[in-house]
Order: sequence, then structure tokens, then C-alpha cells
Amino acid sequence: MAEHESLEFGKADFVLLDSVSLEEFMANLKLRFEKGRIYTYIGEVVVSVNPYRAMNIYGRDTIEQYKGRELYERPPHLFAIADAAYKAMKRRNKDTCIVISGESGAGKTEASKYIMQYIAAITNPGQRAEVERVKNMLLKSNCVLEAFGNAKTNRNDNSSRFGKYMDINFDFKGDPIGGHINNYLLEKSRVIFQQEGERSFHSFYQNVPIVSSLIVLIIHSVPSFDPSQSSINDGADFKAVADAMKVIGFTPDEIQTVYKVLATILHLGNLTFGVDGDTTLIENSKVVAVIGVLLATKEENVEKALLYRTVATGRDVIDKQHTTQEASYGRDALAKAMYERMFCWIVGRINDVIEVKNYDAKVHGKNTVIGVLDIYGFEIFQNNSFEQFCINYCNEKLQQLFIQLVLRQEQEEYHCNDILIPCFLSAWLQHKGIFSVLDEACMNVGKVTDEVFLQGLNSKLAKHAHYTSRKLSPTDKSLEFDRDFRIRHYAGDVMYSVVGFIDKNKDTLFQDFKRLLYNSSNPVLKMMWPEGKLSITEVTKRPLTAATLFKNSMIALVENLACKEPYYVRCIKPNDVKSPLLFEHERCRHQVEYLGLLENVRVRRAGFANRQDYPRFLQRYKMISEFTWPNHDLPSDKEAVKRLVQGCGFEHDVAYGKTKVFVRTPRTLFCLEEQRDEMVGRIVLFLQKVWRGTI
Ligand code: AOV
Ligand code: MG
Repeated sequence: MAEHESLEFGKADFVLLDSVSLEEFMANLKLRFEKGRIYTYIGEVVVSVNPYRAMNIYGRDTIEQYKGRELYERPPHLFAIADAAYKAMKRRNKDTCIVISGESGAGKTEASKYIMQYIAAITNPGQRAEVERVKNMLLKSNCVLEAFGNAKTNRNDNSSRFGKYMDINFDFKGDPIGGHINNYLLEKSRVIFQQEGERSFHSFYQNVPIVSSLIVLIIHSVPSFDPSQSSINDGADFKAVADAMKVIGFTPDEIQTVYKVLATILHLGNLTFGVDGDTTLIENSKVVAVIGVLLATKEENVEKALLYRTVATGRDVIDKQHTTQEASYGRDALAKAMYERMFCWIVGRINDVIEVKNYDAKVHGKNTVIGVLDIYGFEIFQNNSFEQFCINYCNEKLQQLFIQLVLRQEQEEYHCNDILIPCFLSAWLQHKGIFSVLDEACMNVGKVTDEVFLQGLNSKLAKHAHYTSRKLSPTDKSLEFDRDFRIRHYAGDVMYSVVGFIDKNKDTLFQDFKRLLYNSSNPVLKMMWPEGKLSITEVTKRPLTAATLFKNSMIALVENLACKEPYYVRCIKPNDVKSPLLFEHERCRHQVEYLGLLENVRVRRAGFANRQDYPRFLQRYKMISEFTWPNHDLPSDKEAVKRLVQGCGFEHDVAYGKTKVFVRTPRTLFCLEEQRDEMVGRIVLFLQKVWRGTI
């Protein structure tokens, strides 16, 4: 397997290690990284180490080398996995998916883009116009979604702050005819707050020139472009995004509305509230006037929505004045909701243009899909909140799926019970617990605080091995504050601060704001807020909490992935300083362990139905090949075995280790045996004839 790569680059497949130990695994990973070989297989899983430098391995010529080839024919690459997923889809009519996992900054998003580029490059040889259009849309959508959904964090300058699953639909020719994007929980709190050293979404910075020209009154709200952030070029990105939006078909009005929403959010950030006697008021009322213009609504409507809340008491409807605290809460909720809604609307507009158009293709034609999943990676920050909890929960869910699909399945198939899959994954189970305690706390009537929620966790999860808090472990120095609790995730311990959990979970946006936006005379904005149509007396149902929505979307995602043939890319982050040179051993070892890569190698090796020493293999089968019978003149037994296998056409099902040959499926072994029996039969017959003297 992948033997064309010289051994100086290490083993191209971890299955071929002489012995499966952590040391050998790490040594091979390191050697390959240092030699610029960032991809290595475990069977059909690609392990990728972020090179943190431009690699000359994604060009047209490389694509050509992988097109239509078998996995083992070329050195390990994302393109080979993309090709395998594509071939399975095309030849075997299977829906496939490519799941890309790894922690924040490990290279998932980059990998997903290369995979999509590859698929775009190898399809549509007939240059059909509609297919070209779809491909172009799919590629352009990345750029737009990154602008609005990615941000600089302390882990990654271009960190995905939403989860993305993209289906690409193919017709019977294997050409892309459409697609669909599902997005998962955007980290919208970033709009109003960023940790030290981080930024809001790229869109705010890229659009500075336009947004500021929209701002009639400049009130030191426009974020300044920081040239020291060398990896981010807001100006150039802006042009690319603006072009991409145009190509995708966003109308000038739609694009203008996007800028207006961004400007509104920046202005909301400057609004402050004060009191005059019993009255809550807006201190800088000029801002309200600007927001009124931007939202195409009356200034007094904006003011009213910010200061009052319409409540139904029995049959009466009254306007209840906010306290300054409530007003500030409302303002922030509005900024977050407007951004999130706009993001979802953008995804929806992209979906409109990429959805499979042709009715016949949808209903009658063969329509198979390749799904590409690129989510936000596991992350630990200085301060971790509800969003990190959801992100890390999502990563555990995917790891759980990997265990089920890749490790367990192979284990069962081959009855290799001697391989133990560690139980480091019991952790996710209790998240269910945490989500339900959270929802319970939010369901309570009366004043529910984060502290009540924490008490709930402490009593429900007191005995859980993966949960602790300051109350439960008072002597634990790392739990510095009363508000902290800690979870042992599969990828590491994370300390969460309970502050804000309840609000973020309830995710309340006063109906007054929805009405305000729905009543805008800007039709694009109005369209984003259909539920603003309802009056307060019509709004009765308690909306689902953010945690419940997220949990449900994760369950649906996992079900969707589980019914497809999965291909995995496991990304590793070599260091925390974005260095192309540094392979931090401890950091990498930790990832190899929690990703379960060693177990992956073990089951994969066991997954080979058979392995034998080269001399033994030759001894048994040498009679079936003219190159090896009765003796071979090749330089080694290994070479002889290769010749033999090639001659039989079993190359795709065999891997060559240093001292052993691995045969993957029993079928190949049976065929070898059959051919052997036949040859042995013939030889016996021949010998009998010689013995009887008839020859
Ligand atoms: P992520 O998607 O896994 O993190 P990215 O794909 O954004 O990580 O990668 C982070 C950065 O690493 C990129 O911006 C590149 O600078 C560099 N990089 C990654 N892969 C490559 C590659 N193949 N070649 C060159 N540079 C690369 V997160 O979205 O934060 O979980 O949430
Ligand atoms: Mg990403």
C-alpha cells in the first residue's frame, strides 16, 4: 500500500507499522510532518497534520494524479479520500459523507474546501452550463459563509463559529446538480462580546468602508482595522465576498440590507440607558434616529421597542417600562438576534440558488449525495460558557459516531475481541443530563438564576465521575470561583462558568422587537422576521430552548451521517503557535489518544482477514504464479509476493508491511485458496502420471 513513497518519509499507512504502539505511531507522525508529508492513512481514514504553511500539493496537476485512482495507488491525500467517496457514490450508487474532525485550528475548514475543490475539478467533463453554474455557486458559498460565520479567536484566526454540513447532489452522470447547506448554532454572542485578543465576525471588519459610509453619525463604533493581524486581509476579503454575493445572486437591495443590519448592530452597541426619576431613557438618542433610518422604520418605534415591553395581563394589553437592566438585555438580544437571523437568511438564500432545480432530476433521476461536514472544533478558552459547552458537546457526539461506525463496526465484523476500545467516551452520556437540568431550570416559573441551575447540576450529577464543581470539590484549586463547574470531556477537562447559561438557553427576544422588524418598510428585512406578524396575545407557545434546539439538530445530524457511507479526515494541530516547524510531542500525543487513532489502527489491522509472513505466504501460494513457481528470481520474497498478487488481480485488497502481507477480505483469501487447490490438483495429477510412467 502506497509503497511508491520512499521509506524515508515513514509509513504512508499506520496499519503498516511494525508494531502498534504509541511510540511508533508518534515517531511516524512526526517524521512525516517534518518531511512535509502531512497526510497519512489508517486504512481509509486520513490523518492530517496542519502544516501552517502553503503546500504545493493542491494544484491541477496533483488533482489529475488522483482522479479515478485507487486509494493505495498514490501517496496519502485528501484528494484520494474525496475520490474514494466520489467513486463509491458514482459506481455503487451510495450516499457517502466526509466527516472532518479535530480540535479548533487543526485544519478542518481548509480540508473541506480542498475536498470541494477536488470534487468540482473532476466532475462535468462535458462542460454542461447548469453543472458549471452549480459548481461555481457551491464554491462561492464558502467565501460568503466564512465572512459571516467565521471570526478570529485565540485558537484560530479564521475560526468557524457555526457548524456546517453541506450535501452535494449528483445526477446519474456523476455531475453535481445542486446542494443544500445545514448550519448549526452560530455563536452569536460574539456580536456583543469578544474575549481579549479575539474579534467579532469577519463581516464587521470587511465591510467597514461601506458600513461607515452608511453611518450618518459616526460614533466611535466602527471597529478599526488592525494591520498587525497579518493573516487577515479584510480589504481583499471584502472584495471577494462582495463579488461572491453578487455571483450567487443576492440583489443590490439584499446586499444593502446586509450592510444596514451590520451598521445597526454597531450602533446598538453604543446605546446606553439611564434613569430620570421613574423613567428609563436612552442617553444617546441620536443613535436611535440613525437606527430608525437604517431599519426603515420610525424613530419613535425604535425607541418604544427599546424601552417598553407589551405584556398581556388577562384581557388587557399594557406597555410595561423596562428597567435599565432589562433595556440593556433587550438591546443585546436584538443585536444578536438580528445577526443570527441574517446569517440564517443568507444560508437560506444560498440554498435557494443551489437546490436541485430540475424536477425530473429530483423525482426520477438517480440522485445521490456526498455530504461534507465541517464543524467548530473542540475548544477550551480562558472563559468557557454555554457556546463552548454546545461546541464541545457536538464534538463528542461526532466522536461517538466515529466509534460506532469505524471502531465498533469493524470490531464486530471481525470478532476481534482482543482489541479493547477504551471507555474514555462515557463522558458524553452525562451531557444529556446537563441539558435536561438546564431545561428544567429554564422551565421553572419565577426567578431562575444561573445559581439555581448550578445547584441543580450539583445535586443531579454529584456522583458523576466526569462532573465536578467548587461545591463538590472545595479543595480543588483549579475551580477558582463558586460559579465554576468542570466537565471531563473526551478531549480534555473544561471548566465552564455558569454565568449566562440560563439567559443564553432561554434566548428570549421580546416580541416587540420582532414586530418592529416585521413592520419595517424594507421588504428584505421584513422577510427575515415573519413571526413579527403576531400580536402579543397570539404569542402563547413557549419557544424551545437553545439547548433543546441544538440537541435536536445534533441528533438529526448524527442520524443523517449514520445512514451514509462515511469517510473520515482526522485533523491534528501540531502546536499552539501556528508554527510550520514545531511538532509539539505532548500536544500531538494527546490528540492521537483522544481521537482514538491507535485503536483505529488496531481494529484496522485486525480488520485484515489475514496476515502472513512473506515466506509463509509464498510457500502456500507460489504454485499459482509463473513468477514464483517453482522458485522466484526476484530480489526478495516481498517482491515475489507482490508479483504474485498483481498477477491474480488482488492488488486492491492487499497491503504490504515490512515483514508481512495483509489481506483485507476473506473473499480474496478464498480465491487464492481455490486457485491453489486447482494448481495442487493439477500438480498431483501430473506427479501421478509421472509415477505411473505415463509421462
Ligand atoms: P479548523 O477549521 O479546524 O478550526 P482551519 O481549517 O481554519 O481550522 O485551519 C486553521 C489555519 O491553519 C488556516 O487558516 C491555515 O492558516 C492553516 N491551515 C490549515 N490547513 C492547512 C493546509 N492544508 N495548508 C496550509 N495551511 C493550513 V475551528 O473552525 O477554529 O475548529 O472552529
Ligand atoms: Mg473551521
